[in-house]
Amino acid sequence: MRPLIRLFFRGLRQVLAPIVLISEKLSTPKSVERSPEAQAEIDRACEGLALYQFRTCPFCVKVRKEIARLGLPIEVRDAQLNPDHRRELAEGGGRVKVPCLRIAQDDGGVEWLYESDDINAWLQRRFATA
Ligand SMILES: N[C@@H](CCC(=O)N[C@@H](CS)C(=O)NCC(=O)O)C(=O)O
Repeated sequence: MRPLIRLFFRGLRQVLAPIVLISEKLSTPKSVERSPEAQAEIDRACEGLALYQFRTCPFCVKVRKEIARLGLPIEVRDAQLNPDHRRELAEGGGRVKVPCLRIAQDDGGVEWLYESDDINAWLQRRFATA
């Protein structure tokens, strides 16, 4: 029974994937505009950030849209198809759950932030007024 259920959900994911991706494309907001100097500062601040995600996960879509709206050049890492990224997430964050934002701190520490709402709130606190 379990393999059948797994097969059903895999099929469902494949059917829904193009819908999720097209809807993301159509609904991604335009980026905020900044002066070149302000954007350069944002670009530098984003160097220590990476988003671990699955391409068609709706929670990841929500975070990617916020990243686009805030105009953040955050590296996106596929934890579904790329085994290296999956392992980094499992070992660093403690579980393969997405989205997860890896935040490299100035003191060399690393924070792994899970939950799409918490990630978006963190991004807004950090970048909305910049
Ligand atoms: N409440 C979470 C839900 C995230 C979630 O369910 N992600 C799924 C992919 S769409 C996942 O990582 N599932 C694997 C797992 O939970 O182990 C959020 O808003 O980020």
